Parts: sequence; C-alpha cells; structure tokens
Amino acid sequence: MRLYSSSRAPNPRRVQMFIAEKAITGIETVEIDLVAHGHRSAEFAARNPFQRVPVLELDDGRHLSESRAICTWLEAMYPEPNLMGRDGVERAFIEEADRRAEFTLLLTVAMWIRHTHPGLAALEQPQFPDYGRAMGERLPKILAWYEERLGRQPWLAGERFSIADITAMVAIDFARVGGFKPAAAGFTHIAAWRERLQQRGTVPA
Ligand SMILES: N[C@@H](CCC(=O)N[C@@H](CS)C(=O)NCC(=O)O)C(=O)O
Repeated sequence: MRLYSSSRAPNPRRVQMFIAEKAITGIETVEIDLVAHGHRSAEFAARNPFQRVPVLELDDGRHLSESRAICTWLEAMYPEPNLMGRDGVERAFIEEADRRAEFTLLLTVAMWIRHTHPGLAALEQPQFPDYGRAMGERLPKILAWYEERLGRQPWLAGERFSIADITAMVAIDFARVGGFKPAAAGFTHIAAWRERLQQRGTVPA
C-alpha cells in the first residue's frame, strides 16, 4: 500500500492521523509537492483524475482518493481501535459530526485561506479575496458552535474520540495559516480540546 500525501495539507493530515491512531505500519508514504504542482503531472492524474491528495494506492493497484473513503477502507481492514462507530447508531452520530466538520468547518477555513493567502495562489487560480474574506468572517459563528459543544463533552461525537475530531482538528490547524489561534481568540474549550488531541501523541507534525 502506498499513500500519496502532502504533509502540510489538511486532507492528507486527516488520513495520516487516522493511520497513526490505528498504529498501522507498512504503508509507504510518497510526499507530493503541491506548490511545485507534483499532483498535476500525467502520472499522478492517472492515479487520481481530480489531481488532489491524499490518494491511497491499494496492493491490487486500485486507488481511493477521497479522505473519508480512505478512512472507511482502513477502518474495515484495521478495525481496532474503532474510530468510525461500532454499530449503525454510533456510526450515524459520528458521521454527522464528521460531515459537519468537513462541510462547515474545513470547507470554510479552506476557502478563507485558499482565496486570501499569497502562499496558496499557486493552487487556487483565480483567487477571489473578497470571497475568501467573507468565508473568514463566517468562522467565529461556526467556531462558537464548536466551543459550546466542547464545553459540554470531551469529543465532538460524544464521550469518545473519533474521526470527527481528526477532521475538525486539521481544519483548526489550517486556520493557523491565516493567523487564527483558538486560545488567543477566546475559544478556551476548543483550545483545551486541541491540547487533549496533542496529548494523544498521534498528531502529524
Ligand atoms: N475530497 C478530497 C479533497 C482533497 C483536497 O482538496 N486536497 C487538497 C489538499 S488538502 C489538494 O490536493 N489540493 C491541491 C490543489 O488544490 O490543487 C478529499 O477529501 O480527500
């Protein structure tokens, strides 16, 4: 198995932490330089026509190129520790928290950074700074929801850590590129949760 990844990008970090949590060994990692457009080569496009990372190349030559699908595959192959729900009911609640983290938080942060930061101009063409700023302005309200939830429960889907925490964490971490720091912005529960994640020893560098 081979993971095409980019160590600073949020979606690959999602999969990397998922792998670390499950202590899976033996997956070769191939680092793709996004700024140098390593993912836009014909060779890479043959693996993923959407030209995005991460991509998991299976031993039979097939590819998975959606982060959540990669995690679903890994969960099936390496069921313990469980990160996506033990039964249908728990899976539904974890999926809800995970998809919210992806579509509400990660997407908003990504659009904010990609459309405003000069360092992302190599990937996002054209950049629409007004749109990016509007996304950034939405963040406090979205984060207030997370702040309230994490004041009531230790993890996003409830009492135990799950994939949803990983997805939200990579989004919060990516927001640092735009200067956002949870504690400095007054989100004390989010900051404490981020510290709990750090203590797990599985957060990718
Ligand atoms: N739906 C994909 C999205 C992957 C994605 O957007 N990856 C970004 C890095 S976080 C990427 O490859 N960007 C390259 C580009 O924008 O050209 C997933 O969840 O895996």
